[in-house]
Parts: sequence; C-alpha cells; structure tokens
Amino acid sequence: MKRVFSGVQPTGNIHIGNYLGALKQFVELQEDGDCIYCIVDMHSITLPQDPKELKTSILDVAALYMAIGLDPNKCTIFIQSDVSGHAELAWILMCNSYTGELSRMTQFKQKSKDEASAPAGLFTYPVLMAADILLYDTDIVPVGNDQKQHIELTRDIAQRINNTYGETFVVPDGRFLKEGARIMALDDPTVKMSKSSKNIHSRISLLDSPNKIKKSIMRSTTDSEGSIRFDASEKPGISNLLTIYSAFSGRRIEDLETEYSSAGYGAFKKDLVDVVCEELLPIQERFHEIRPSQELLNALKDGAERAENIAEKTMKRVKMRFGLGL
Ligand code: AQP
Repeated sequence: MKRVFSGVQPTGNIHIGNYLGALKQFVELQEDGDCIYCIVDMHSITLPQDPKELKTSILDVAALYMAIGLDPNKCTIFIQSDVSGHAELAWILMCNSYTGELSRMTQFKQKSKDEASAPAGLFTYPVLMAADILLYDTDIVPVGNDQKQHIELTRDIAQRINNTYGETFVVPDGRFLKEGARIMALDDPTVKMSKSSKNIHSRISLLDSPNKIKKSIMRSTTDSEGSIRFDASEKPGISNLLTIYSAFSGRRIEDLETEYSSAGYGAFKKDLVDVVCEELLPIQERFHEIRPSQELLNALKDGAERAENIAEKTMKRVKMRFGLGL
C-alpha cells in the first residue's frame, strides 16, 4: 500500500483552489492508500497570526477535511505541531540544504516581496515541508501544481542525504491533477486563487453562502469577446471558469464548449453558480455538524498518536545515520 502525505495551512478560509487542486485528491486516495493528512499549523506562523484565530482555524480545517469525505477510520488526520518530529527533522534537513536553492523558490519571492524584513521561517519553510513529507516515508504527495518546485526540492534533499549517509529516506513523487491543478483568482486570472488575497471576490471559500458564491462568480473577470472557449493565454478568465466548471461537474471542457457555444457569459456563469453550490452546500451542512463534535477531537487525538508512532521510527533511523545522540 502506497503511503500518501499532504497538508493544508490553517490560514484563512479554504477555497475551491485548495479543494480542486489538493483536497479532492485526498478523498480519492484514502480508498487504496495509507493516507496521512495534516493541518500544517507550523507553516502558518511563517507570517504573524492571531493565536485565537489560528486555534479556530485549525479546527475549521480539520472539520472541513471530514466534511469533504475524509474518514478517520480510513486515513490519519492530525495537527502538525502535535508531532515534534517535524521541527526536529526540519533542522537536520536545513543543515543539508543550500541558501542558493531556497532563494530560488518562487513562493518565497512572492510572499516576502511585501515584507520589509522577511522572517527566516518564510525562507526555510520549504525545508519544513520536506520534513513533513520525509518523516512519514511518503510515496505520493497530492498537491496543487504551485507546489511542484517544493516537491522537487524535497526529492533533491532526500537524494542528497541518501547519497551521503546511506538509504535514509523514501524519495516521494508529487501527484498533480490535470483539471484543477491550478485555479486562478476570479478577479485576476493571471495569478493563482489564494487565501491571502485582500479581495474576497477573488476566491470562493468552501464555507461561502450561495449569495456570496453568486456575487463572486457573476463579477469574475472575463473578456470582451463573448465566446466560451478554452484559451488560457488569450482568454484566461473564461478558461479558468471552464476549468472550475469541469472540475466540479466531472464534464470535459470540450463538451462544455460545445454546450455553451451559442450562450453568453451571463448564462454560463449562472449555471456555474448552480454547479458550485450543488457540491458545496452539502459539505457546509456536514461541516456544521462535525465542527462542534467530540468525534472531531477524538479523530485528531488518535491521528496524532498514529503519526507520532511513525515519526518516532523515522527519527531513530535518521539520528542513527547522522551519528546523533547516544
Ligand atoms: N489556486 C490553487 N489552485 C490549485 N491548488 C491550489 N492550492 C493552493 N492554491 C491553489 C493547493 O492547496 C493545497 C493547500 O495549500 P496551502 O494552504 O498549504 O497553502 P498555499 O498554497 O499557500 O494556499 P493559498 O490558498 O495560496 O494560501 P496563501 O494565500 O496563504 O498562500 C496545496 O496542495 C496547494 O498546492
């Protein structure tokens, strides 16, 4: 059975980019993989967070994991900071990473560009991500394709250590979907949809009301041509909406182009609102049941115990290879 690992940061509300790029894959994979899904709270403090909001957000993400269909009887769900091996391994990996390779990470460049002085954690966070993955002898990492560079870095670090210290880590592969690998912002389809954008209409969050979903889709940026066809470079707005429609409905983009060949953008957008609401409203219902439940806390506690067990074995092996400790 392949080991699968992935995570989501508890910063802001999970949006349909996170859902279509990563979370939907999580659900699919739990059927025949040994899946470990983490709420990566230590990643979120690379930028300042309000402690109360962070606590709430961690439980929101955990409840959303379960609301979209992750079953704690089939997979492991836990909070990253509950397993100390992540930070411990990150330090060892950091000593085997280079500032040159870290400064090439595009996410660091983007996230640090508005900071007068970027925290060191923002610079080294791809190494913490590598530690998250390598700690669990992961074979497959389901993520959106904005994480491709980080997966490559993880592979490089693992191979480097294996070559120098002997077989220590499983070298993981990323798993990227064709549809939904990168959902773009609704207000600016040249940048990815993101939790941290200041414009709430740039994204659809999984917990948005039908009214908000409608507003965000109806005012999304398209073009003046008026024809519904996929052309990511010339028509990025409508192409992004076609991708979202296709990913939610499971229908091929070519079929949607044919169906809407004589429709206007308004009619297409209205139907897209329905398709999105149809999938998100039942998730929201389940979320509100699970969020206050003891079942959620039990799942996280059991998940942390199982994760800790695996992590402990890896850390023993790593320390032995490096000659650390007694
Ligand atoms: N726009 C996207 N399209 C497809 N997949 C995406 N992911 C993120 N944005 C998109 C995937 O979602 C997973 C969880 O992401 P994350 O929470 O760990 O962090 P992120 O990539 O930094 O997400 P955001 O929403 O862009 O947050 P901020 O604004 O805080 O940076 C990952 O698998 C990611 O690939």
